[in-house]
Amino acid sequence: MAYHSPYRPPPQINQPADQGFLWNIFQRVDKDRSGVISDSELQQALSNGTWTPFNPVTVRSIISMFDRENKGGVNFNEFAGVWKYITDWQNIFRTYDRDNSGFIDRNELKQALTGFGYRLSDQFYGTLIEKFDRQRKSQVAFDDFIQCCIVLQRLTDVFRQYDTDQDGWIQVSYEQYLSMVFNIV
Ligand SMILES: [Ca+2]
Ligand SMILES: [Ca+2]
Repeated sequence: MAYHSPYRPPPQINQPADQGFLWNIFQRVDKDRSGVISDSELQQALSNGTWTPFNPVTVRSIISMFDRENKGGVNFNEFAGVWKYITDWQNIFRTYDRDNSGFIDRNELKQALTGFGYRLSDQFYGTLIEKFDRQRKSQVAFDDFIQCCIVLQRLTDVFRQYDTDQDGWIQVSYEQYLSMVFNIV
């Protein structure tokens, strides 16, 4: 087994293409005009391409990635990062949704994750689909695809801290195992 750093978007937007454009979006999403976009405001603004609400767990993951002061939302500056992050994921999703079905099936997921540097067995792709397919279609929508990639990356990061020789195997004690899990949950 070999793995490399999967795709990781830059933490900060370098040169906002058009501040005015972003500001308009920010104001529309910030429904209560608090100057901060909350989980529910972002969730309402996002579409997963189906008629179901955007995965709240994915929304929370994204907000917490950019919310530097732990205020439960993102201000305008942080929103620029959120916007770029989601746009990047949209491009990736479209790239790997080869049949344009609006869903990532098992084969497409395999191509995507292989492209990010993961080396996983066919059986494990079945496990991933089962875990992240919220709509029970044997494939994953946009929001669940992001969530799948975020979780996989977090778990891989923790594993790698212990896999110092990078051979894909680790030996951990009970307490080390608990520490690993506490890093994630
Ligand atoms: Ca708000
Ligand atoms: Ca597809």
